[in-house]
Formats: sequence, structure tokens, C-alpha cells
Amino acid sequence: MEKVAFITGITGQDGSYLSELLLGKGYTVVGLVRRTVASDSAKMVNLSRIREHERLIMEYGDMSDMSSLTRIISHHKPQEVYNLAAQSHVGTSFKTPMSTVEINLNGCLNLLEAIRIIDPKIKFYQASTSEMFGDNIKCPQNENTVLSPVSPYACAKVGAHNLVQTYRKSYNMHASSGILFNHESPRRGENFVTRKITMAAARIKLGIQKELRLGNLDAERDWGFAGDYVYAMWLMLQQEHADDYVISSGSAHSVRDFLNYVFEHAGLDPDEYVIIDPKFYRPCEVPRLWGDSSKAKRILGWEPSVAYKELAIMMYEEDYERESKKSQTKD
Ligand code: NAP
Ligand code: G4F
Repeated sequence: MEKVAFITGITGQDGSYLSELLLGKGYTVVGLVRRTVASDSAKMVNLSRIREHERLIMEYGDMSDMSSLTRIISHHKPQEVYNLAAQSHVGTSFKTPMSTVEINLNGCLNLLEAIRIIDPKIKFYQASTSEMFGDNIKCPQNENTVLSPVSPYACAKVGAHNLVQTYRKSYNMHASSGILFNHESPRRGENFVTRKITMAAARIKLGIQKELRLGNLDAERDWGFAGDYVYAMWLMLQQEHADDYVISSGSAHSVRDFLNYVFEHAGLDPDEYVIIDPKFYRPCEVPRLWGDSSKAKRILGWEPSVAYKELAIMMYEEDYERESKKSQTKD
């Protein structure tokens, strides 16, 4: 039987890696795109490798518009739905709390209801997050760690996480949540701290940027590679029973550590270029995220393959290559 997967958030970092994985496995992939995303816009860059693929179908819609989700699911009849769409920037969620909740919480509910009504046998994946642990610094954090969200983003994600568990219990739906710790790649949004650092290092090295403004350097994160993490999403939907799983690299590093490592690799001294700017501080910070993914290893057989330093260098090198090509075109 033809396998069909519906992915929301397909233009994002994870959506693009997941699409490549599923197309490689023979799936037809249906992706949700907002009308604001023109087919030639920068937002489509992540999909550049697969845009012309014959089994990739783009459908216009929006997480806040349940009728669009219902239309797409009824028409394409996917067996698997991956809900990756979100306003995913934590800092921004303090500025746009209402739309963040609308997309990240109500959007998830729209999708769960569409599935329940159309075909409750459809398998569902929810992009939950380590951000839900918030200011609970009991580490390492696992599936039993108490959630303590401290941003509108995380509050919305906790609501969605609870809804997924509720739909699983109430309607016997195959609905799973991946509690994913930070994962990065050369496709990471440019306003997330790792990519902001690797891009700045590349541009400073090339003489096209003079300084880098950052916020809290003391926060610690458990960073892994996005390509590894989307494989865990797929594995969750191949299990007989739905469940929740922590996906993490198993080690934590501070933002300062990441900064120093990338700048050292580039042959730059951070003290000469980095300015601490209060603009990038958040009203409330998540001090430390460090995950324990032993359940995923035991049940899914999942393990990360790219280590922290390898990831940092991969991101810097791609940014360096991209930025130098751009500056050559301008000459
Ligand atoms: P991302 O690059 O920011 O992608 C977000 C995607 O959501 C984009 O495709 C965006 O579309 C789409 N989107 C936003 N609002 C929408 C709306 N109203 N309707 C339809 N689509 C909408 O995020 P990511 O890093 O790939 O993360 C994927 C998911 O995992 C997110 O839910 C995020 O919260 C969660 N997560 C991420 C991490 C991480 O470290 N990356 C960790 C844990 C959980 P546009 O192109 O139109 O903006
Ligand atoms: O890169 P960040 O913006 O990622 P954050 O807040 O951890 O959220 C990411 O990971 C979550 C999983 O834990 C996802 F759910 C979420 O969608 C997103 O993908 O910030 C990381 C840390 C924070 O402590 C922040 O305060 O870096 C600190 N930081 C310091 N200066 C900065 C900056 N963050 C950003 N974005 N920009 C700065 O200039």
C-alpha cells in the first residue's frame, strides 16, 4: 500500500530533514505551507534538494485554520501525521504570546480533532520540547521529570503535550510526543543562538561583519544534530504502541562554551567581537537542559550519531562556504 505522510512545518529545519528521510523510504509526503510562503522565497531554501520530487506535494493551509487541515487529511488520507509547525522561537513568544498559543497549542488541537473525526487510526507525532522542563534544573531530565514551563512558548507546548496524552487515553489514538532537546544543523533558523554564532564567525572571518551581539552566555543546552532527531520521530510512529520519548545527546554545554569553540576553530578571539546586549535576555530564562534518552535507546533503538563539536564545525563550515559564495557574487 502507498504510504502517505502529512507534515506540518515542512519548510522548517526539521520538516525538511524529515521529508528527505520519508521520501527516501518511499513515502508520498504532503507538506503544509502558508500562503505567505512563495515557491521561490528564502523559506523554501531548506527544501531545495527535494522541491522537484514527484512524491512531494505542497498544500496551502494554516495551523490556525482547522478547515484547511481537515481538507488536506480528507483528501490525501495519510497514515502518519507529523506536527512540526510552530512559532518555535522562545524569545519571540514573550512578544507574541497570543499567536504563539494559537499556533502551538490550538493548532495541535485542530489537528488532533481533525484526525479523531476523519480517521482516528492515523498515527500522530507531536513536536514536544525540553523547554517544557523550564526552570526545573533536576538533571538529567527524562520522561518522568516534572514540567515547569517559564515562557509562553513552553506553556503552549505543555498544553499540546497534555492534549496528546489525553487523546491517546480517551480515544485510543496512536499519538506520540517526542520531547526533543535542542537540535541544530546548517538549516537552523538564523535567530537561534548556535546558528547566530556560526554565521557571525564566518562573516567576521570574511570581513563582512564587525561584531556579534548576544544575551545570556551562561545558559546550558543539550545540543544534537537535527538529521539524527527526525529519525527518532519516524521510529516512534513505527511502534505498536504510542508513547512519549526524550530525545537528546546526553551532554550539556553553555552558550559561552559553544561560542568559544566555534571562534577558536575560526581563529578568532571572541573578546574582540562579542558584545553582551540586554536586548537578547529573556524575561525568564531556562538555565539548564540536559537530557537522558535511555528510554528511546532501549525501546526505539535510537542513538545520536553526530557529536557536539562535529555539529559546531559542520555548521560553521557550511556558513563559511555560503557566505563566501555570496560575497564573491557581489564583487
Ligand atoms: P522551525 O525551523 O522554526 O520551523 C517551524 C515551521 O512551522 C515552519 O515551517 C513554519 O512555516 C511553520 N509554521 C509556523 N507557523 C505556522 C502556521 N500558523 N501554520 C502552518 N505552519 C506554520 O522549527 P524547527 O526547529 O524545525 O522545529 C520543529 C518543531 O519542533 C517545532 O514545533 C518546534 O517547536 C519543535 N522543537 C524544536 C526543537 C529544536 O531544537 N529545533 C526542539 C524541540 C522541539 P513558515 O516557513 O511559513 O514560517
Ligand atoms: O537558540 P535558542 O534561541 O534556543 P532555545 O531557547 O533553547 O529554544 C530552542 O530549543 C528548544 C528545545 O529546548 C525548542 F523547543 C525551541 O523551539 C528552540 O528550538 O537559545 C538558547 C539559549 C537561551 O538560553 C538563550 O537565552 O541561548 C541564549 N542566548 C544567548 N544569546 C540567545 C542569544 N538565544 C538567541 N536566540 N539569541 C541570542 O542572541
